[in-house]
Amino acid sequence: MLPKDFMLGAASAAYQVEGNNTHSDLWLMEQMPHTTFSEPSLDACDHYHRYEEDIRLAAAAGLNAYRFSIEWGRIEPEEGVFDEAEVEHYRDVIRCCRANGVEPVVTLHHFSSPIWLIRKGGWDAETTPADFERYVRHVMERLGGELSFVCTINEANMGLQIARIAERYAQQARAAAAAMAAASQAAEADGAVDESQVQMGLNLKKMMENQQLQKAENKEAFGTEDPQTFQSPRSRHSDEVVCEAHRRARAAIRELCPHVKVGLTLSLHDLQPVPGGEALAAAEWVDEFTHYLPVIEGDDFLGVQNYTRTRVGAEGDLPVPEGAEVTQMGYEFYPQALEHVLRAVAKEWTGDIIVTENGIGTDDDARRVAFIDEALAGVERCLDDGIPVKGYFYWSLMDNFEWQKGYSMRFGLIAFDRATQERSPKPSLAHLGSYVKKPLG
Ligand code: GCO
Repeated sequence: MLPKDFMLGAASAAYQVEGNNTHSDLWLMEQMPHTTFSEPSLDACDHYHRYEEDIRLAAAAGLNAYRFSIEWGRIEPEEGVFDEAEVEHYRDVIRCCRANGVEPVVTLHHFSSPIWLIRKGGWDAETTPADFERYVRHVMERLGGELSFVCTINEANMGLQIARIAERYAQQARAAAAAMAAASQAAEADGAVDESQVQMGLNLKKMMENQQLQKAENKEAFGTEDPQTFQSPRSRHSDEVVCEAHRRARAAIRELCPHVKVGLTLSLHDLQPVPGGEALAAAEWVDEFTHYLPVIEGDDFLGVQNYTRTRVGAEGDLPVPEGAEVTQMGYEFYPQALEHVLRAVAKEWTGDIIVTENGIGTDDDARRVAFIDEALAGVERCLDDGIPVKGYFYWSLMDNFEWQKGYSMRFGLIAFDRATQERSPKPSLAHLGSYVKKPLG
C-alpha cells in the first residue's frame, strides 16, 4: 500500500503543453523549413490559459500532486530583462494547485531555453551556469515561499545519452553505406540494377542535403550551425556546464528558501545485459547514473524517469525483442523496468527518490491502466523493502507536444481536441486517482 503522505500525480512540461513559447529555442527550430520537427507546437494544449481546468480535472480524479515546469524564455525573454507578469502567471498556477489540494512540484528547466542563451553558446558556454542561477534566483525570490519541491534541471543526463544514440546511428549509417556500396559493385559486375539500393542511396543523399540546409537555417537563427540546445548531443565539457548549473541553482535555492526540497531528474534505463553485454551495460550505467552521484550529493531527492528496459549486447543496445508489444514511441511495453531501476538506484543512492516520470504512449487506454498498475506494484514492493520512494508522477497529465514527434504520441491521462481544445479525461485518470482515494497507509 502507498503511504499516507505519498505524492501521486501526473507531470507535464511548459513547452509541451502551454503553447506559443515564442521566446524559446525550440520555437525557432520548429519553424525552420528543413526542421527535424514533424510539426510545430503552435497553441499546444493551451494549458497556459486552461491550467485551471486541467488541474481541477486531476484533483477531481483524486491526484494529490502535479509536476509542471516554468518556461525560462517567458520569465527572461531577453538577457537580464524579467517579465513580472509571467512570474505572476506561475504564481496563479501554484495557487490553483494549492486551492485544489494538489502539491505543486516545479521544474525550472525542462529542455527548452531562451533564444538569447543559445545565441551565447547555450549549454556549452561557461557563462550559462551563472545565467541559470540569475533566473533561478529571480523565480525563487518571488515564488519560493509558495513551494516545497523544486527540480532544477530535467534529465540532466540527456545530452550524454543523445551522444551515445547519435554514435549508434552513425555506426548504423556507416554500415548501411558500406553494404550499399558493396551491393552496387556486385550489381554493376553482373549488369543488374537493384532499385531498392538506388532508392536508399537517393534518400540518404536527400537527408544529407537537408542537413546542410538546416545548418544554414541554424546559422541565421542562432548565429551558429550547431546550436547547443539542451537536446543536442553533449560532450563531457558541456555536461560539466549542466552539472555546474545545477550546483549553483541548488546553492541559491538553499540560501533563499531553506524550506524547499531540491533535486534534479535523470533519465534512467533498465539496462539488461544479454550474455557478452555485461561490460557495456555496466559502462552505460556509469554514464547514465554513477557519473552524477557527486553532482547530486547534497540534494534532498533524486527524480527518476523511466519508460522501458534496454537490452545490451557486446556491440551496443539491442532492438526490441521480436514479438514484444511496442508502444507508439517504439519502446517495449515493459512497466517492470521502473522497479528494476529504483532498486539499482537505491544500491548507490540512499536519499529520497521521487518518480518524476513514468508512462506510456498509446491509444489503448486499457494498456495504460495495465502499465500503471504494474509500475505502481513495483513501487509498492520497493517501499516494502525500505526504499524511500516519496512520490510517483505519471507522464503525462494530458496528451501533448512530443518534441520532434509532434502530437502523434499520446501519453496523456486526458485527451484534448486540437481544434476546440476540449478536454476528455480517459479512464486511466480516474484509475490513477483511485490509488489515492483508497484509504492509504
Ligand atoms: C522527458 C521528457 C518528456 C517526454 C517524455 C516522453 O523528460 O524525456 O520529460 O518531455 O515527453 O519522456 O517521451
